[in-house]
Amino acid sequence: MTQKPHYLIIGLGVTGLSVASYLIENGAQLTITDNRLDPPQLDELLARYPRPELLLGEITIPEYITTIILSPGLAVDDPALAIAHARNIPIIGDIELFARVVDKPVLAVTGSNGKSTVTTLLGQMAMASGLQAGVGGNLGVAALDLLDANNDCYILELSSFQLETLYSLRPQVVTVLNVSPDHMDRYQDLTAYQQAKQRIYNHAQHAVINREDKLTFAPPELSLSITSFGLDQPESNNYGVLTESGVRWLAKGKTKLMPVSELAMLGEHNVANALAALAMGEIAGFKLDAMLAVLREFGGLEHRCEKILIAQNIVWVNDSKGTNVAATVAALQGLANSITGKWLIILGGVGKNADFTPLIKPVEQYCRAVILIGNERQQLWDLLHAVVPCFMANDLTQVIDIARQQAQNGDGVLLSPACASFDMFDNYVHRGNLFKQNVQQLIGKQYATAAG
Ligand code: UMA
Ligand code: ADP
Repeated sequence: MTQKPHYLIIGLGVTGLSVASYLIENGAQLTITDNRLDPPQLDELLARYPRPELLLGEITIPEYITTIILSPGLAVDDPALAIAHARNIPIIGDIELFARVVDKPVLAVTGSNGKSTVTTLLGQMAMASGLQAGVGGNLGVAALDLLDANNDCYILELSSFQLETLYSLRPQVVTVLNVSPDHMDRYQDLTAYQQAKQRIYNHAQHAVINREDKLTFAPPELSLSITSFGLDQPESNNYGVLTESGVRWLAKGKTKLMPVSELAMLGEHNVANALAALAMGEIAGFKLDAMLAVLREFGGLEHRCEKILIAQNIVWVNDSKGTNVAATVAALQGLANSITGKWLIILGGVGKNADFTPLIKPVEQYCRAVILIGNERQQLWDLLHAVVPCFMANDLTQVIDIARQQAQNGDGVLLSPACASFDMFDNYVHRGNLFKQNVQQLIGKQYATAAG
C-alpha cells in the first residue's frame, strides 16, 4: 500500500502561506513548521483556516511527512533539514508545485539585477498585446496565488533561492540577465550562486542570454534555442544597440526598432533590460508595436533609480533596491550623464559578505562624497575614505543634513546602498519610503519656503 502524501511546509512567510492555501484548497494533508513562535503570516493563515497543524518555535520534521515544501529564505543544506536528508524525504519549493500544475506558457526571469524591472515590463507588454498574464514570483504575488484558468500566460521572477528547489518547470522562454556576487552569505562562492541561477535553463525551450556576461550563457549540452541581448551592435536576429548618424537605436539585427532616447526609463542598465524584455516578448508572441509603446511609457519601478525631486539644482534619487554592489555600480554608471555635477552617494547596511572593492573606481569617478549608514559603515569607510570624503550618519535625518551641506550646484544625492536594509529598516521598500518622505519634508518644504 502506498503512503498517503503528507506535506510539511517549512516557513510561514508569504511563500508558506501561499503553499498552505493551495494545498488546503486542494484537500491535501499538511503540517506547517517554522522556527519562530510567531511567524509573519500566522495571523493571516489562522484567519483563513482556523485549525491547521502547526509546529512552531523549532523546525520539526515528523515521521509521517512524505514531501517537504521549503520556503526560499531557508537553504536546502540548512542543518535543520539534516533529518529530512537522512530519511530521503523529497524537498521541493513553491515553484515546483506551481510547475506541476501550470498549463499555460511560462516566461521566467532571473539574474542578479534587473529581474523585477524586466518581469514588470513583460507583464505590461503582455497586457498591451491583449493577453492576460499572471505576473509575480519573487516579485509581489507568490506563484501559486497567480494560478487562474483565465490567464493566457505566466511571467515569473525567480530568485536563486527558488531555483534551488525547482525541478520540472518547462518554460517557453527564460533569461539570466546578469550574474554578479550577491547573497554570498548563503552560497559558498560565485560558482555555487551561478549554478543555482542556471537551473532556470533546465527544460526551457528558448533562452535569452546576455552576450556581454559569460556567466549567463546556457550550458551547451542543453541545446536550447538562443537569442542574445547586449549594449553592442547585434548580429543576425539578436538584440542590441545600433548607432547611425549619431543616433542610438534599440535594434534586432540590422532592424532599427526605436531610438534609445525614447525609452522612458533612466540609465544604460535599463537599455539592457528593455532589450531583454523585447527578446523574450517576441518569443512569447507579444506584439512589437505594443511592446515599444510600453517602453516609451514605463518610467521604471519605485525604489529603482527613482527621481524624488529637484531642489536648488540638486536632484535627489531613491535607488533603495540597489541592494548589492553590481546594482549600485550600474546605477552610478547608468546615471552618470544625467547630472552636470557629481553624486553624493549613501552606502551601507547589511553587506551579505560582499566584496565591496568594485565600488572604489566608480565612487572615485562619479562621487563628490559618500555618506555611510548601518552595519557595514566602518568597512566601507576603511575602503573609501582615501578616495573621496566619507561621512558617518546614524539616521536618515543626519544623512540628508550632510548631503545638503556637501552638495554643490548640479550635483545629485543618490540612495543606492549596495547592501540589504534589515539592520535599520523592515526591508528596501521601508528604507526607500522613509528616505523619500524625509527628502520631501526636509528638502521639498525648505525649497518651497525658500522659493516662496
Ligand atoms: N525564516 C525563518 N524561519 C523559518 C523560515 C524563514 O527565520 O522557519 C526567515 C528566512 O531566513 C528569511 C525570512 O524568514 O530571512 C523570510 O523567508 P521566507 O522564505 O519565509 O520568505 P517569504 O516571506 O516567503 O518571501 C519569499 C521571498 N523572500 C526570500 O526569498 C527571502 C520574497 O522575495 C518573495 O517575494 C516571496 O517569497 C514570494 O515569492 C523577497 C526577497 O528579498 C522580495 N527576495 C530575495 C531577493 O530578491 O534578493 C531572494
Ligand atoms: P532585481 O529584481 O533583480 O533586484 P530590479 O529591477 O529591482 O532588480 O533593480 C534593482 C536595482 O538593480 C536597480 O535599482 C538598479 O540599481 C540595478 N539594476 C537594474 N537593472 C540592472 C541591470 N540590467 N544590470 C545591473 N544593474 C541593474
